[in-house]
Amino acid sequence: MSTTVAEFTPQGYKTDEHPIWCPGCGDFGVLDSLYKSLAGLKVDPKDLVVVSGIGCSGRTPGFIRSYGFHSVHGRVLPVALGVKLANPALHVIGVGGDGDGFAIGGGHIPHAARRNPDMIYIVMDNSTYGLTKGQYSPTSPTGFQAGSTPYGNIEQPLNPLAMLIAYGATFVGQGYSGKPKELSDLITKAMEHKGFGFLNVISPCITFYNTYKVIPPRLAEIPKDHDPANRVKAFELALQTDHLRLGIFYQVRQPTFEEGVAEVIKKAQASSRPRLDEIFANFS
Ligand SMILES: Cc1ncc(C[n+]2csc(CCOP(=O)(O)OP(=O)(O)O)c2C)c(N)n1
Ligand code: SF4
Ligand SMILES: [Mg+2]
Repeated sequence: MSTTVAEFTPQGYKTDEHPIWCPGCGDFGVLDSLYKSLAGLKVDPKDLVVVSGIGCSGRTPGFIRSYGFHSVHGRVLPVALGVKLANPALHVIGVGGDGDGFAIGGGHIPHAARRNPDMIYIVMDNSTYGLTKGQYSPTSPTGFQAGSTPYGNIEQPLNPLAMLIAYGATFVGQGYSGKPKELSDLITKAMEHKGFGFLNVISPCITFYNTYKVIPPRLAEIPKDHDPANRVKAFELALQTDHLRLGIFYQVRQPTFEEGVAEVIKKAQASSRPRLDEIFANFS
């Protein structure tokens, strides 16, 4: 697969597959923003791998002209990390839903964040399990009523931004599918960041949890004087859940996982320790 610069337009990243999402689904806005960012960064489709989990959002790789892996529910991050380690020259984008990422896949988040691979992870957060018809998810608000919580959700919602800042992600931001220009700028900055870029993207499920009226009045910008390198301030901002702030909460440069692995390979090559294949040869 290859392309030319002339093809670096948002349109050029579309596949022949038409998204089967419900008309009005927020995921369309996320996909359009991704197309714009990829075109702006002139990412060659042959150097791009989009990895997803399972859910409506998990269908995204099918709609992007690139390599793709529609993987297993909750396993976006280990698969994406494996791809990046196998070929660090690739651009790797992980995408999935709030259920996929924070429920069944929640155990992978701290480890991806602290390892700091140079890839991005976009969670399309609609606060429900869209694909399986609207059950409550880890980001559903308390009181959320659905088939699985007919008397209202009794749990506290999880705070994705605070969680990722606490776990040591080096880029943490939030966008909204209804603001595609701003979202595309944010995705571009996350992709330009060297390290693990996490984006929580509020992306309403018009069919099972239509938040199009309640989200916009809660949106706010990150204060202009916020220093994204200040982890404590970023955490404080993330805890202010009365507003849904859009932009970069936290960003610092730290060594990436691939940089660390390359160092280990160099040390191993220079070492006189027996190699694993030599050790195993003694057992045969
Ligand atoms: C191991 C496993 N458990 C459960 C399911 C059923 N399942 C498919 S998608 C999904 C949740 C989807 O919600 P989310 O990740 O938020 O994605 P959305 O559809 O909202 O984009 C579930 C529970 C599955 N496919 N595999
Ligand atoms: S069910 Fe919800 S999340 Fe799934 S495509 Fe429809 S609107 Fe989007
Ligand atoms: Mg969801």
